[in-house]
Amino acid sequence: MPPSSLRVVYAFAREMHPKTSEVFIQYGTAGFRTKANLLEHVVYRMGLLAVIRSRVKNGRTIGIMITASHNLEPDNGVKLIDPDGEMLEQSWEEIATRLANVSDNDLESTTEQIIKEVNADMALKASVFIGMDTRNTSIIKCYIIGYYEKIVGAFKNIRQKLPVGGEYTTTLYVDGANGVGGKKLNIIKKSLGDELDLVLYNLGGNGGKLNLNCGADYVKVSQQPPVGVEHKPWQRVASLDGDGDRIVYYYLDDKNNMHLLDGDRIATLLASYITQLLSACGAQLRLGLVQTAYANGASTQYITQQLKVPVTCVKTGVKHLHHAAQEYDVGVYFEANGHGTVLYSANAKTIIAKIAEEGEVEQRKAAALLLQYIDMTNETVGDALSDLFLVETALCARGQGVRQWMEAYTDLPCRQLKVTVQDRNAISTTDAERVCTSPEGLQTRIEELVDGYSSGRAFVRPSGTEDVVRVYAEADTQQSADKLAAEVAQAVFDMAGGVGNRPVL
Ligand code: G16
Repeated sequence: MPPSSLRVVYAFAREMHPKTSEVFIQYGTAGFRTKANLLEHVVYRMGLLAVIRSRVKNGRTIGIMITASHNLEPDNGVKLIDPDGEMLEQSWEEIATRLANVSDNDLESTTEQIIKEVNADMALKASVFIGMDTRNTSIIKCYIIGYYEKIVGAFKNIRQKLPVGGEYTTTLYVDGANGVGGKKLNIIKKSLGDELDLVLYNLGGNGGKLNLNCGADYVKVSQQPPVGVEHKPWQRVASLDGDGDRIVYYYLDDKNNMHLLDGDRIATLLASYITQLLSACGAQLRLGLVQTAYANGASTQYITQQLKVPVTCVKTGVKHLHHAAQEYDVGVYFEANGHGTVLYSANAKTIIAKIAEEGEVEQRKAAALLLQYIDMTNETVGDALSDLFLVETALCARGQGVRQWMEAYTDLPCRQLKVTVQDRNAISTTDAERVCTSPEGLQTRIEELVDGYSSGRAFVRPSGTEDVVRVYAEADTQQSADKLAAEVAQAVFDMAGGVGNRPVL
């Protein structure tokens, strides 16, 4: 691009999308995320950066996703997606932060400096795709053509081979979080035929607000069923989040108690089903599971001791899980909040394809099934709809309803809380966020508190998507988990500059 065209770009930035706030904004867990009114200049500048990144990648397509996912309507966010569908390469996060925070006057010189640093060939044609969720403050639409058709096609093929039996039923209720995932399911619902009968709720009508008292994050964190769903005892319900990249399941029993089947449950279900298929194929491949500190202790114990599957624990953020999962031939990764997918190495795919061609009859059958299962998987960073079809297939293949799925292990009661502090970056952590290194003395205090509880565990970490410190606690009873979480929240408030009301016990 000649310098004269770039000058127009900078003038446009100043005139149309000026930086009007001095608030420092950082590329966090999932890109930039804050109040929507602070983001206009950031989105524009990320457009610039996406063009530069595309050129560094020889003109391959870079994605700009405008979403604040699980956050409520007033927030928004923007993140960049690399050409293979993965999150922006980590070394570029600092560059994105730098570009987002310079003054309008310094935008030109900083952009030029970045172009030099990353050695971008500005003569190349760039390609950028833009997507968004359903927020009012999002600005541009794009449609993912062909992707869901592929996944639905694979699902229907696989289901024709699996008779419906046992406790499995084809009716699935879905809470769409008044976001984009439910809307998409409403479109593909008809093409699912008898294979899956979707009953959809929270599709954005009737004044339903995005993620408000509904959706995967609400269900997981509050441990409450969402509003807007007409529940029936024992009915399987899938709850998506606003931009359709998370999914958790739950059901109500006949006493109206809610039972949550979260990302840990989904991970264990998929890992054990894939292990079963791999052993039916006779394939010697290393399957592993990746979790974060939020994984329920009971799930980790079940995975390592019963399933005999190795577990890696990493920092919060899909990018960290994705990276660790690539270390296995088959890497299953899920955050407890329902974010995740399964990755298969090229070697694993070649071995399975070879068995499908040359194995014994039963091995060939299992390998063919597994190849279709792989086809149904979104191996980039996962999404709620692909995950939904993976879960439904695994349950159907095993003839399992929610009760048998729940019986695999018993979750330790847990509680998550948020604490507002002056500066959340006052909290630093290590050991995959399980240990707090500052402020001084906080970790010792947490350990003292945990010591008072049977099966107690707790950690704190600064959120990368909201201006809060997150607190997680688990213990042998719900009452104890709630109390431990509140005590740890008080410690954070007292020792890390809490603002507003001190958390109550
Ligand atoms: C994003 C990330 C997730 C992370 C979540 C919460 O989810 O993609 O990996 O678990 O934020 O992060 P934090 O606790 O740092 O605020 P989403 O669904 O909001 O994009």
